[in-house]
Amino acid sequence: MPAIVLVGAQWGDEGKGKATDLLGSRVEAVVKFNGGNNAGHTIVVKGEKYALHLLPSGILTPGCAPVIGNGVVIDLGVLFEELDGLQARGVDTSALVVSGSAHVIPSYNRTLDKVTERFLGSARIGTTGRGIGPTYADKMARIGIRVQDLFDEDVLRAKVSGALNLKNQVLVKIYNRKAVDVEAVVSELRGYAERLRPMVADTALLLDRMLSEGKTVVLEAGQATLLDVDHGTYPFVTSSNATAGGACTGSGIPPTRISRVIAVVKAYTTRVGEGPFPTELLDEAGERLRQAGAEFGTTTGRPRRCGWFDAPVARYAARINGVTDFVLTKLDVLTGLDEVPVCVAYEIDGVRCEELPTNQAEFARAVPVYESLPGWTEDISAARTLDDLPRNARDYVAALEKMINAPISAIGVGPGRDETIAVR
Ligand code: 2SA
Ligand code: GDP
Ligand code: MG
Repeated sequence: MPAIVLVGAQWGDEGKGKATDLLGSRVEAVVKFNGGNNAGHTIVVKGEKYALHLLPSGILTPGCAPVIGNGVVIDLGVLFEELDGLQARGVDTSALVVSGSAHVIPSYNRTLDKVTERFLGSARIGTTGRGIGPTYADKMARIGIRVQDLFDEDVLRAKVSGALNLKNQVLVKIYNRKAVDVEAVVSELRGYAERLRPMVADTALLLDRMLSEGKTVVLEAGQATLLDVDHGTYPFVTSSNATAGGACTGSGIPPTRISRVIAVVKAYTTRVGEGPFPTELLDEAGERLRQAGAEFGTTTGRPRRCGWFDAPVARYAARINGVTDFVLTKLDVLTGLDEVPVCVAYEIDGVRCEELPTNQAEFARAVPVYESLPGWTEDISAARTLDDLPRNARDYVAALEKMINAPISAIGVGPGRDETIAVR
């Protein structure tokens, strides 16, 4: 009855999409449990590139059921666009199942996301502008619209009207925008209902049955540990739980079903949006990582901030998620460096710290303590076993493994499905 959780260990874009895809042929369902179309997972299959936002990576694996869990927030226009795009490329999307309890992102929340960021000015979060934060806020405030509400026009109208009673006050009085018309929202959402209806199911029940039959289910996180609303660099986080605990609440699978927690960790670090990032490189070295690693947002195209590997961050991810093994990605991007610095600890106000401070003001002042490891120049993209790696690359992996408190089970040496070293 194995349920496997797969999370990001840093600030996202570690290559979770590829890691899930790699597991794909051995799993019967891939569940997205948090986030929405703020996520961007790029998967390269036989030279063909797929960028997924709302759909779980399992959609590219025949025989695997892709499931959008209750913890997800759905922009229905984007969902259908993504389905149409994949269908046009010959991908069979008919197995998609969507939780009736997932929330939908109404257009007013996209507006609110963008105007709030503008209003915050220099205190902005650097969101993707997809309406994620306001939709999760509505969920907690109990004025959200759920997938199941779309199928009864009276229920939907009552819910939209209730939400807009409140939201229009904010839009008009604080942000000086026009009030949103209830009927316009109802009609947009009802327009999606018929196409959506056959995909909707009790996904928690379905997954429970699959697990009871001995099937393997992967729970794939959007965003990452340091972007988790509780355990990340608050307030510079996304508005959901992207850590392993979120996999349970966002899918309805209980913790006792989970047998493995994989964290995907990049051989260096990136971050999109604002917020502290101790190992960030604002010089040529950062630009080199950005170009070599093609570090531009999958959803927004924003250049990602780049920096060296941060071992305290990975150790923190190991602890918070209960990581059983790490998948180390993008080792190939480091090829060609004379030396590769790795942050082994921080210095905060003159004191050495091995752990991430929970106080965010302290974290913002953390100065990395680096150890430099020797680099390598050989192309490693054709390596398929550890022995194929040059000595210094192998030593780099071994050094990281010692620092992060869990074994490395696979190593990415390129974006392609096959460009992977299975370690154990
Ligand atoms: P939001 O839109 O409310 O979730 O933004 C809040 C913070 O979360 C960050 N965030 C992300 N960080 C990395 N990757 C993400 N997905 C895309 C990608 C990002 C893109 O795969 O490249 O295309 O720009 C993602 N989604 C949210 C965001 O930057 C804010 O810091
Ligand atoms: P996710 O959000 O964690 O799924 O990651 P993204 O898809 O946003 O970003 C990871 C990027 O790195 C994608 O473009 C992948 O194709 C690419 N990628 C994944 N693994 C590797 C790897 O081992 N080497 C290289 N060079 N690229 C990789
Ligand atoms: Mg991404």
